[in-house]
Order: sequence, then C-alpha cells, then structure tokens
Amino acid sequence: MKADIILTAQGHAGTMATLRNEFACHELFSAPDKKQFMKNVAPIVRGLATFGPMPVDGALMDQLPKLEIISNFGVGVDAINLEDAKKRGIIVTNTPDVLNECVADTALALVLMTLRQFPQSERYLRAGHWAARGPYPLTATAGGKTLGILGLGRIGEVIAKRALACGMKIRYHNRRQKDVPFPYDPDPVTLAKNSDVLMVVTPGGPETNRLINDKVLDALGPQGYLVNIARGSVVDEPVLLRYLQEKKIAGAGLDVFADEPRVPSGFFDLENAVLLPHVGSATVETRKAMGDLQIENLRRHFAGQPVLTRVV
Ligand code: 8YV
Repeated sequence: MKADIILTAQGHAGTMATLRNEFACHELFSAPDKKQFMKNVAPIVRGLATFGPMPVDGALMDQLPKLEIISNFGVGVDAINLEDAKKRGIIVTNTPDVLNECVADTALALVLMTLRQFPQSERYLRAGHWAARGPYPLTATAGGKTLGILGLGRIGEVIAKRALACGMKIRYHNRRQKDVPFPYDPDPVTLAKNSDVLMVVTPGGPETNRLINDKVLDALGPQGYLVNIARGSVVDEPVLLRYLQEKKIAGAGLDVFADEPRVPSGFFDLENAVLLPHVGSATVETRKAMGDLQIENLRRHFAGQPVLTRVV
C-alpha cells in the first residue's frame, strides 16, 4: 500500500510525477479550503514533502498525529521548526551536497556580475548607449580582491575554490574555526572589515536573523560589496537598501530576499545592485538531483530503512 503524504507546493515536474507515482499524494497547495483539507487527511498522512518557504511548525505537526517524516526539497530547513519536530519524534531530511556546485556557480556569477556590472553594461548596449555615448564606464576587477565567506560550509568551500581560480583571496568566519588554509576572523564585523566582497552563505533561521546589519555594512565600507546567496532573513533588508541608495557600500549581488517573491520596489531603481529571483540551484539537472534525494528519503523511510540525509 502506498504511504499517504502531503505535498506543500508545486515542485519540479519530474519530482512531482515520481511522488505521485510512488505515494498517495495529497496536494495542499491546490486545496481550495486548507483547513478542511487538513481535517480530511489528518487520520492517514504519514509524510510531508515540503517545498519552498511555507512554515512548518508544531501547530501544523499537531494537526497530523500520524506524521513520521518531513522530507524537504532544498538544503535549507529554516522554514521547518526543527525543535518542534524533534520533540514529536518526527524525522526531518533535506537535500545537501547535490546542489553545491550549482549554487557556487550562482555565487561566483554574482561576484563577477556585481563587480564588473555585466548586467548593467548589457542594458547599456541594448539601450543604444554604446554608439551614442561611448564605452561603458570602467568597473572593478575581482582578481586580487579578498572574498570574505560568512559560513564556510559545504557550499562555501566550493565557492572558495571558484574564487581562488579567479585570483581572489579568501577569508572566513564560522561559529567554529575549521582546519582550512584560509585566515579566520572572529566575527562578521571583522570579516567585513578585512574583505572587499562579503559573501553570505549561512543557514537562515533565528540564529542568523539580520546578522548583516549596519555595523557589518559600515565595516564593509564604501568600496565593499555584499553578495547573498543564503537567505534574505540573514540581512537587515531595509538597512541594506538604504546603504545601497546612499552608496555607503559599493554594490550588492542578491539571489535571496526577506519576503520572497516580493522584493521591495526600492531595489528595482538601484544601478549598484544585481538582483536574481532565487535561482541558486535552479537548473534542470540540480533540481532533478534534489528531487531524487527528497524522494529517496521518503522511499527509504517507508520501506523501514534509514534515510540518507537526516537533519533531525
Ligand atoms: C531552492 C534553496 O531554491 O536548497 C535551498 O535551501 O534555497 C534552493 O536550493 C529551494 O529549496 C526551492 O524550494
């Protein structure tokens, strides 16, 4: 018999097809009356396949007394209350590693796009300014600059590899110093002070909420750039917007925002920011690999085997 699971959102097409094939899927995202939906499925649901930022907390878990596993599509589990899951003995899994290279590509692309202003210079050409006004103004070289990585984990290390290939120097801050050949800074302010480009790769959640504040941005300074491929919550967004408007930092490359998909309109007017719609891991290949891992965790759990990538 197929296990009953809830799908919280519309995921990658291939992943959805496999989930629907192997499990008895109940689609919360398309239910017209969510309360009624939860009531109907409560007696049978044993799994939750989560996608995206929908919060999964103790109140939701309590509505599903048979819930055994939450299998998240994505490495970041900040939308899931892990303590609440732990207390209830519910397993939580994520999809680490399979997206490292892809997210690191996005991170490096944002460094290059932000320093070299490639999107802006492309817009300049398309607007016909090249012939009318002459060459695009000079920009900043990445090589020789210091990339400060806030959160040198699995993704951070792959970003470091790429940045080294561009001739950048690496420093980092983590809660704990690691055995890596890069200088360690004891806190985000010191890292920002010692960096030309500050790269945010920390997990989201309450511990990192608004870690990038005015003090960190002041330390980064008017010649410094911020790149965020982690979570919008890690940055104090209104402060960042003001610092970009007032040119208190040189520029920013952002793949993530505090209230996705809503981006404060002030960002749209900035010429010193490159903005991406959370595409860090968004390739066909990587999304398939993430979906495969999400499904394999569910498959194993319901076959009575240990899951592959357990968070809680
Ligand atoms: C995805 C991500 O955009 O893995 C993560 O934590 O942020 C991204 O890879 C997200 O998981 C899509 O739901």
